[in-house]
Amino acid sequence: MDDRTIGRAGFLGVVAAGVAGLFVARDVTGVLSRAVPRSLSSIVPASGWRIYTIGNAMPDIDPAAYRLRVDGLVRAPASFSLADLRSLPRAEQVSDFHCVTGWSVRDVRWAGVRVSDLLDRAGATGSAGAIRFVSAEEPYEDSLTLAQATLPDVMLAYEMDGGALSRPHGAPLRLVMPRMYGYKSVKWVSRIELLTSPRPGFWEQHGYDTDAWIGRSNGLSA
Ligand SMILES: Nc1nc2c(c(=O)[nH]1)N[C@H]1C(S)=C(S)[C@@H](COP(=O)(O)O)O[C@H]1N2
Ligand SMILES: [Mo]
Repeated sequence: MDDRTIGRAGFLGVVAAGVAGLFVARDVTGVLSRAVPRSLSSIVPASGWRIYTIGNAMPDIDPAAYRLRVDGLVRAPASFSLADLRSLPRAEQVSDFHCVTGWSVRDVRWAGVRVSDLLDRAGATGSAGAIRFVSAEEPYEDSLTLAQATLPDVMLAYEMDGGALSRPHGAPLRLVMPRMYGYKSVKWVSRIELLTSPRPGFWEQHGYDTDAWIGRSNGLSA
């Protein structure tokens, strides 16, 4: 089974719950949106994506100067350039993307690095149980357990739909966690920290679930 098959098959298990969940999500959107700060901005492009930022300006990162810092519970802290990341095994997948507010984009093509391959290189210590993704857009961040982050369709993407990841979508590197709502998929990832357990992310601090499984979280049940 290649990565592409794993990505789509991995999603099938939650598709039924996800479709049912989206109707419910519309009903609960009023409740959820009251937790959204006034500073939330969105642009609505034709593709179906909404471009989300928590501030007024998105990070503008020079790809040549970019470094992903990996620290915390690792054998030795390390920094990865984009060339370093591209030298790690390349993963490709097609997966759907769901925002908790009810919009979805089907069949997004991603390419990048599996979190597990990056962790093999960085050397997580035995006490590491979670991974925190910190955005260059402060204070945006989110965390996953190591078990969640090493699922076969989770990746740090540097390409989307056949081209370099664009700035609005989080260039040069974003997390892609298709089985959870979009707020887990941190854009402009600049630092990864290995922790013992997940730490509440930006939206979790505003009342959203840490385990943001599509159709099974944020007030929804399967
Ligand atoms: N740094 C950062 N990452 C982020 C967000 C954000 O505001 N800032 N929004 C999240 C939410 S709620 C969603 S649905 C997706 C949207 O991805 P897009 O902006 O590429 O459409 O990004 C997620 N990652
Ligand atoms: Mo979202």
